[in-house]
Amino acid sequence: MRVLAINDVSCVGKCSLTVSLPIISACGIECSVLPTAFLSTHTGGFTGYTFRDLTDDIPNILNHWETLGLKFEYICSGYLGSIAQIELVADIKKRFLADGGKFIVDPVMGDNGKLYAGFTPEYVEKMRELCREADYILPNVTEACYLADIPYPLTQENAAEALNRLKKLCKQPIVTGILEDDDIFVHYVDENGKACQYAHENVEGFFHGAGDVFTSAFIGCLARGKSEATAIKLASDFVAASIRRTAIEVEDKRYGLNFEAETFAFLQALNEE
Ligand code: PXL
Repeated sequence: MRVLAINDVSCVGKCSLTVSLPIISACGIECSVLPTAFLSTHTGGFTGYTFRDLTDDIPNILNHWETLGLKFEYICSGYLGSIAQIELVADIKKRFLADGGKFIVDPVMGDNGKLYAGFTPEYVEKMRELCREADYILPNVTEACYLADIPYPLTQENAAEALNRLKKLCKQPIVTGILEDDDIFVHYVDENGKACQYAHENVEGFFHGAGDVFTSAFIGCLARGKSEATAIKLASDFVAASIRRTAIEVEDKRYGLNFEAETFAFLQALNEE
C-alpha cells in the first residue's frame, strides 16, 4: 500500500507536505512525496518568502518512477503552483494510479473568501477540470464557492446547493469549515449520493494548515480501510482537538496547528474504530 502526496514543501509554517508526511506515516501507511515547489514559508500571512517552482523537475522524476514500475493505491494533490502543474497531476493519475486506486484532490486555492497570492480565474477553471478526475475533492468554503460559482460564504442554507453543484464535478465532494451559530460543519456526499454532515463546536479565529491536517488524516484513515464517514469523523475530531490546543498554546497562528501533540489520541481512535 502506497500513498503519493503531491504538494509543496513550505519549510516553516506547518502545511502541505510537512503535514501529510508525518500524519500519513503515523497512520502506518507509506507516504511517497512529489514536491511541487519549495518555499521558505507558506504564503498565508508571511511576506518576503522565497518560492522555487519545481515543475521542470517533475517529468524526469515521473520517467524514473515508470522504470521502477511504481503504482500508488492513493494519489492526492494539494497546492499546485501553476496551470502547467494541474496538467501534470492529471497525467500522473493516468500513469501511476493503481487499478481500483483512489484519486483525491484538495483544490488548494484560497481562504477567507479570497484566492491565495498568484491564483487567477483561469486557474480556478483548470482546477474544476482536475476535480472532474477525482474520487474525492476536499474544498474549504472559499474553494467550494469558487468551484461551484456561489457567492462566499456558505451557510447551512446554500451549502446543499453548493454540494449539488460540486457533485457535478466529483461524485463525493467533502466541504470543510461551514459555520453555523457556534458550530463548524463538514458537509459531504456519501457513496450512495446522500448528503451528510458532521459538526464540532467552533473555536474563534483562523488556524493555518487545518485543511491540510484534515485531508492528510482523511487519507490515512481511508488507506487503513475505514469508510468515508469514519475517515471524516476521525479526521474532524483530530483537527478539532488540534485547534483547541493551538488556540491556547500557539501565539502566532501562521506557524500552523500543534497536531503533533494530538497524534497519539488520533491513532488510538483510529485503532479502536
Ligand atoms: O495550507 C495551504 C497552503 C499550502 N501551500 C502553500 C500555501 C498554503 C496556504 O497559504 O501558501 C504554499
